[in-house]
Amino acid sequence: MSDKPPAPVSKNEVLKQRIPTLAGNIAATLADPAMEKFSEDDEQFIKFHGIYQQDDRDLRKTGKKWLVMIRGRIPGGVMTPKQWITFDDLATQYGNNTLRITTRQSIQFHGVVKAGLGPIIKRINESMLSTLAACGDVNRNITVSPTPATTKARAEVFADSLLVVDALAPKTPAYHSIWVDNVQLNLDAPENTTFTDPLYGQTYLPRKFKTSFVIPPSNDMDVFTNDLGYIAVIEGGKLVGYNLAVGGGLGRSHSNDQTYTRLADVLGFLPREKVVDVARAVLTIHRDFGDRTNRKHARLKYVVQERGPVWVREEIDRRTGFTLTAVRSFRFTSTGDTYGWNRAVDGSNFLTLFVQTGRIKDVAGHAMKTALREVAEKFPQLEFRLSGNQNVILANIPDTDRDALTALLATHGVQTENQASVLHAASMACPSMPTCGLGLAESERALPGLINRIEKLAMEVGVAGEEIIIRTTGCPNGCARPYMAEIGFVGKAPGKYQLWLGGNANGMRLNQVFKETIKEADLETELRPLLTRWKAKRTAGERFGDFATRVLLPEAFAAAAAAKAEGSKS
Ligand code: SRM
Ligand code: SF4
Repeated sequence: MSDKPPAPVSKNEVLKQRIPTLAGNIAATLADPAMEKFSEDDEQFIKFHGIYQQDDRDLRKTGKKWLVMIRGRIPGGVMTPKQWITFDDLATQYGNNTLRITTRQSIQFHGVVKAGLGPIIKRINESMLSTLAACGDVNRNITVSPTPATTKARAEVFADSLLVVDALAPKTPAYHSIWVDNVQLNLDAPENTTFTDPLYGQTYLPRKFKTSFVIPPSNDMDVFTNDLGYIAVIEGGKLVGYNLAVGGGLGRSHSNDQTYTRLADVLGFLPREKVVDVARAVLTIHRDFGDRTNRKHARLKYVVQERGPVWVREEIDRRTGFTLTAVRSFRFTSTGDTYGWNRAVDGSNFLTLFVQTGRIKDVAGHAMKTALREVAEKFPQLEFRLSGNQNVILANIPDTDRDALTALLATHGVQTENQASVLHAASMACPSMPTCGLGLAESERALPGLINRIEKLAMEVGVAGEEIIIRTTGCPNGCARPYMAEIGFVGKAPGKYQLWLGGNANGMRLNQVFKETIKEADLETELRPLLTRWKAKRTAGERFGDFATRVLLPEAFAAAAAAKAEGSKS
């Protein structure tokens, strides 16, 4: 037996144990205008309430300007026009006049000063949405395939997802107390020191937990990158249950091989009525077995990797008291959105609008924020749906409204056809600068320019008009899921990116590092030979990501191995 003492739990664990209501001193800080920011401890607690403390990194040279980012919890990204108007108002009044659609079907407000925080969260709650558990060591916003086109079963899938939303929501009294009643909980009161969440206990999860529902053949939510994924099984037009995927995650750190990207394993099939039991089982496996000593190793994916999918499956069976049955067949064909006007199965129309990098704003000639605001005011019966590709879908539109809606959007420069070129339409970027404290390189602000340059190159090489899924992030955390892209740029330092190649079109393959560092300035020099080889050597219709996996990556690995062998000889 080892005499080594067990590793101490991480600081976040101590904090949660100390204040299990997660109240911190948030209400007291909010009420004190002299305090411009939250304390270091409260920075951790506010996350559970959907808030991140940030500073404007463009202004750092002249001193820190403290701001907060607020993330909504919007199950399945579904909003009424009234809720959209509320969010639009709040962004105008208290934020930086933009709404940022996230890769998990939510909306973030950036650039909010502390005084705006209370009104924003209060009004979001009055609109019947929330920010509780949008961040923190809990189940996050549950994502659901948003497209209403393919099957009537979507309504049932959405209904099931809401059962899981409720079942996995934390029950702390602090959220209501702070944001609705404006009262600081007495942290010494026995009911608060002993507060125990019925599902999460006193210390919640070791780390964040993500859940997604998808409806094949669309894998538009990248289901395999979630801790818990439900893949709808529809037989004879009827939703019969789900294939269960467990243990995905993308977060990693540069130069730390102990952290890695992982796709979820598909463990078995469950009938619809077990959807909540299984969610609780998987979440509590994370709660009970996740690593609480090292936050870099605390996600469920490491439990699944280290204990194995068979163990996880047996543990789920044990916790639910029923047995997952054999995986039913499923097939994914795409991860993207269907832009423009489409017909849903119920005969109504839906319109998918491209939003570059998810940022809804007004710019000269393209006033998307104003356009969507007017749509919400003039068409109160439609539904807003945020997509996992950072776009907006307007759904439930009768034939009689189609032309008026198209015309309204056009008056603000928002087109419904040919909205973006093929490469822009298939791209995503995380926010990074100037708001994200973890960003190492530009992402959202760099992506449009990078794509324009790649488009020029594609033209020169003779592959213009071919779709390539391109995603950028400012650091290795993976917020825009760059590790699923055919070309992923992962920030390392200002103007420098790791180059990842080889994702595929249906979100079922991770990409791999092709080159440790490339300079943004050298983009053309780096990509030209790769695109040229693709053009010359691809098989009929072969996508760039598939070609990279078949040819470019094996060649690069072989060259690296040969160089290593040569190096060890000399
Ligand atoms: Fe993320 C942290 C933005 C989806 C993995 N993410 C952050 C923070 C909050 C930075 C921070 O901790 O200070 C970023 C805020 C930037 C800003 O200024 O707004 C941030 N993440 C985002 C969003 C807004 C990116 C976007 O382009 O939309 C997405 C918000 C989703 C939502 O509505 O809930 C977002 N983040 C993701 C995803 C993709 C997904 O879930 O589908 C991932 C990879 C999947 C995964 O979780 O494995 C992701 N974010 C991370 C990580 C790495 C976690 C890990 O396991 O190591 C961090 C860092 C952390 O948690 O310590 C992080
Ligand atoms: Fe920030 Fe990194 Fe996430 Fe981009 S990937 S938003 S830089 S944490």
